Amino acid sequence: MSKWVWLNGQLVEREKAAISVFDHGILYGDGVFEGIRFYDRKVFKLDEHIDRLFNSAKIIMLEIPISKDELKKAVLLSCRESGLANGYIRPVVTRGSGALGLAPWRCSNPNIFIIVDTLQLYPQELYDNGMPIVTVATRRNIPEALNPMIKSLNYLNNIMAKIEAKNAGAEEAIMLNHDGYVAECTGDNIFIIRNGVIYTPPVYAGSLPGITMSTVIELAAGMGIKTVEKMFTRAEVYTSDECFLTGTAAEVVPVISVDGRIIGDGAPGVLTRKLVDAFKDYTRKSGTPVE
Ligand code: PXG
Repeated sequence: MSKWVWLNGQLVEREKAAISVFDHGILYGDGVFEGIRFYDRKVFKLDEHIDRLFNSAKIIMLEIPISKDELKKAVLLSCRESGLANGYIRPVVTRGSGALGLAPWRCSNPNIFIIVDTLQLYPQELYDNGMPIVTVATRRNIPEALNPMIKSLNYLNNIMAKIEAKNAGAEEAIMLNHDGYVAECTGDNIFIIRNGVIYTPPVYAGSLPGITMSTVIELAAGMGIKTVEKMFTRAEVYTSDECFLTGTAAEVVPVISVDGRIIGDGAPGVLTRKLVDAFKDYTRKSGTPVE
């Protein structure tokens, strides 16, 4: 883990990095965040993550008081000072301290902080042999209430789904949207493969536009594999040839069973394995150097 947290323009020792209990990020989950990885001292898809952070902030009318370039520099500085070669970066922007009551205009300056740490989301065994997942009863937020494309500090929808998954003995859960179509998992996008074609739900199904998802779609195209964004049901997942999840934290994870139905022959699929390898290769080659 890094010794430092970047907080409002300064590197502060992690034990001393603190914000007020009156911050609306804490009181109401009023804020936005990103999760970014760096590999071999290169930050993966930095521009895309900073753009998404600013878009999330724009939707909730939170004006980030520094520029994209300043934030990128702060991310790179935080990585450099961590001394780590590989890790996970968590930039967070909160509404700031304010009076009680929802009103965001009664808050002073937004707080911005960046945490750098290592992160292995799942045991290696699940990457090698594939992960069993389940569908949970908790539906993904409907876009008309809280749009899932906002990466906000309100993750309770996903956290409740994650608890349900754990209670059912699984590490990850499929979340359906309000109409019963597959939306995504609690922290990852979902893909199925049938007859050599990849399918993933469109963002309007109720998912976060994943940066790992876009990367995997591009890598697949480079390998001559077509990806189609379309709505699908659980039944289509059960009968798919292959299934996998993508996310910055999770990376690319093969799925071997869903709600007790074995996917394919119960081992990570051939195309999934190729995509896992292509993704690994690409993460080592691309990215913004830390210095
Ligand atoms: N859907 C949701 C709901 C997410 O939170 C993704 C998809 C994948 O998006 P990216 O751009 O990362 O490919 C995410 C992001 C965690 C954790 O600790 C997971 C995410 C972000 C931060 C933390 O599990 N996933």
